[in-house]
Amino acid sequence: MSIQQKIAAITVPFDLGAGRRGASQGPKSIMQAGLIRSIQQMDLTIDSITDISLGEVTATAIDAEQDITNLNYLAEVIEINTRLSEQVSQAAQRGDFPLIIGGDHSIAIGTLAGLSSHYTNLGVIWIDAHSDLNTADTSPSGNIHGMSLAVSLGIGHPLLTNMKGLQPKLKPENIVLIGCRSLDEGEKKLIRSLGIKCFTMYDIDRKGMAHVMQEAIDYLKDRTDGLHVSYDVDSLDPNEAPGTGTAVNGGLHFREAHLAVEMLHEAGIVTSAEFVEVNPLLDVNNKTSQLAVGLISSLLGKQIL
Ligand code: B3U
Ligand code: MN
Ligand code: MN
Repeated sequence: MSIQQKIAAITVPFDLGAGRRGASQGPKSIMQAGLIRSIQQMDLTIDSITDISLGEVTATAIDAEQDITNLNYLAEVIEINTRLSEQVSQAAQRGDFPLIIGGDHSIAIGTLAGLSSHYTNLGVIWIDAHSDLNTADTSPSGNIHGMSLAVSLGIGHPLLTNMKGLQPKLKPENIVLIGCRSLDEGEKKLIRSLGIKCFTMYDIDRKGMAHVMQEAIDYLKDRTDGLHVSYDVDSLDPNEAPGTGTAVNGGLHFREAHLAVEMLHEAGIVTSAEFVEVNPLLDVNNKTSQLAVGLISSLLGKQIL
């Protein structure tokens, strides 16, 4: 982001895309951990804070004839993402920096739908233990938070990929995955067949985070005209981020997780960001919410010295 830019914070207390409840309390907990204070201490301006609530959802939104097998809470996921995409699009239109606080990772569908019409080649850095590239056919759980990146590529059930006329169509060559260590078979096939750039935990161990991030930045900076950072806190090791619904061992350490966002800030190419999957019900002493505040602050330019 640029110094002149104002931040449009959008909170999304939604967790029906996940298999367990609690991520809906993420935004409140991250706010209580001092997000706004931390941003203001950096002399950045927050233009607006908008909370997107689900409201009432009727199943009539979905045609009874349609096959919705293995898509949990589909009507609710469509509703929240439609609302979110409108807010994100308006923020981008105003020239603000959209900062979305989840919520589970299914909200990336609305974020990316709202952003994509403002760019020709939107880049996405997806920092996550998972790749969220399932469809109803490949998903072991039916949880839509494990499908959001696929949907944003236009892959999946038409009710999701064409959500109320919104068409979030990313290009596979504009995506970089970082921190993967739990991929389903269908996801592996998709990563290979689409040629999506993927830095697994093996790559991070082998080359180091600084090297991996530099490669990711160099790869994206010339081919994209905007860069969205989608940060799932389950990318971190469960010792660092216990407050998340699908923790996977062998994740990023505290400093690696921060270095990634520090380098992204330094590169000066990030135009929007979202932080998802903080589940305060599973957290230990608010550790994960505090970590999220630290990561967001570093992405926005907080420096040690
Ligand atoms: N890949 C599994 C697990 C999962 C994906 N995203 C999260 N968990 N957070 C699935 O259900 O799609
Ligand atoms: Mn995810
Ligand atoms: Mn994940």
